[in-house]
Amino acid sequence: MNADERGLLQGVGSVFQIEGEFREAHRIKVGHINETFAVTYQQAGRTVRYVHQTLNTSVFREPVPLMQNVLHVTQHLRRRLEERGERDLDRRALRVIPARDGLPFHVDATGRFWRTFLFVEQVRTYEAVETPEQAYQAGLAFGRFQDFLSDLPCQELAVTIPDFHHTRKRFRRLQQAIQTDELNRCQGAAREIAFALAQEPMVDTLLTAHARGEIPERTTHNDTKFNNVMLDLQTGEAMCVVDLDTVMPGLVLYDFGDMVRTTTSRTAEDETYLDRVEMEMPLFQSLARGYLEATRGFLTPAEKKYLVLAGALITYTIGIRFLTDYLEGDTYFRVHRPDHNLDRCRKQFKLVQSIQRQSDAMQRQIDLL
Ligand code: GN1
Ligand code: MG
Repeated sequence: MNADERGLLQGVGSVFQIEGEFREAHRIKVGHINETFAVTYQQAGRTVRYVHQTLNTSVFREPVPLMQNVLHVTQHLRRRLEERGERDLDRRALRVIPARDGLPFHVDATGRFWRTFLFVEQVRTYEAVETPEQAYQAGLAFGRFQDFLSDLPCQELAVTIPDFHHTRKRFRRLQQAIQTDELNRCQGAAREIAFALAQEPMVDTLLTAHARGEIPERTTHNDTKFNNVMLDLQTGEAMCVVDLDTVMPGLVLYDFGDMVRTTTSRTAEDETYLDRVEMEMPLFQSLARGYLEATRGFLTPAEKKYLVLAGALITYTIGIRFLTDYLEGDTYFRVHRPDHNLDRCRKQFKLVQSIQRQSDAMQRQIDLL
């Protein structure tokens, strides 16, 4: 990090309710969408760390209600944790640090939107799952998250991205991108396009089940990637889930589906060696066990019935989002090499096939739990 950036972050820190002396700053994550920095302060002989994060306002067009959601949700989680007599609350739920003017965000002179959290200490995240125990912890963490929020009426939350998991709309957008083929990329992605279009029968399944009133909307996380779970450095226990920008009304199945996408194969999201990409049953079994353990109190039989399908559907949906972005010129997801979005899409589609092939066995695992 250069001196300018350091200075910028020090300036940002001074606007928030942070006491003590600024010591250092570094970038901690290059997400697909936002940018995240850790900053260290010295406070009366103690070192305290914070996270400053920018919000991408071309993706999240209404950052103010978004931050109200984040506050509402983190406060609710904290109350629920307190009721259960949990300790170590600052490692179990994010704490929003308000700006000096009392608002939960700050817009800097260049128009960048910043928010600040207390840094969660002694945890780490993983880009790819490594063990069944980790998959179990992920299921438990997001399951608990939903459970703790199950008494927060989802209508109280703003919709931060409309139709975020609306697979039919995502599919239409892909069809459009194929039709215009502005960058002449369709030819190089012909196999992926053919696969995507052939999956159309799956596209409406959850939308229809919801429209028929079979499955309800609840307060959900909507971005339940494994790298959004913070695991304790010592014990491996899931402490806290992060990235609350898409917490809003949704189907719990979208959350479970994204957990299947990111915790049932020990490969990164952009793995290019596709032979390695398989849905691994021990990981799925552990994930499902953790999730069902945590959601027992509210999950209905109808929701349970769609868990496996949701795994394939959400993996597919994220796959077509990568493909669409590739065809449209990589304007949404941050890329680090040419064809990065196409690689990401290929990995997702390979996993979809693997899930589809093993669906019956996966369902049997669910039925045993
Ligand atoms: C984006 O920014 P990040 O990495 O949390 C995306 C998710 C995708 C994910 C794929 C707001 O999440 O929907 O599943 O990339 N978030 C948004 O890795 O579009
Ligand atoms: Mg996210």
